Amino acid sequence: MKPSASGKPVVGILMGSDSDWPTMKAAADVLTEFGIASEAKVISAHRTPQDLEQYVSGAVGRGLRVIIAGAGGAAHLPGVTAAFTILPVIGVPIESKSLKGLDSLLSIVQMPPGVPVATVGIGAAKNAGLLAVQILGVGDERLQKALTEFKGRLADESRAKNQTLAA
Ligand code: RP5
Repeated sequence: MKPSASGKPVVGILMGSDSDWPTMKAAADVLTEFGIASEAKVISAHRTPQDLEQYVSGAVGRGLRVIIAGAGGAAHLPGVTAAFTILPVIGVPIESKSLKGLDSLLSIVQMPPGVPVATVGIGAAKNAGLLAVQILGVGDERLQKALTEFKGRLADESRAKNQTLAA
């Protein structure tokens, strides 16, 4: 298990394979930027289903508050994770070789009523990390302030693009 930032992890980052890490690292990086401790782990809904049940069933007890799960292809990891927990689950469709991630997106987003997964765009692990920060920020003034500052920087960067447009 790969920890990031300091303290007890409050966000679990799951991925179906280590080949997903180059994408999922963006979620871990955002959490670190906001001072939120996370842990990353490879668990597969298909290859190690017992490990998934064990990890997710104990997540609340270990102090996790949000789970981010990324998978590609027949991407059942986020959905099965959501089946095993009351925690909010954010799904990241990994871009696949054969279908460019459309398979992953549809596998993750089309959950049955009663078992939601908050699905971000294909490869959009940074947004998954930000959404986790926003969820945790609902009851946390420090995070609310940091998110407000982040939005301010985003707006400044967007306005600055006007200065570099070709005449
Ligand atoms: C999925 O299969 C993983 O999430 C990964 O995106 C994809 C390919 O896995 P590897 O063959 O790289 O292990 O379960």
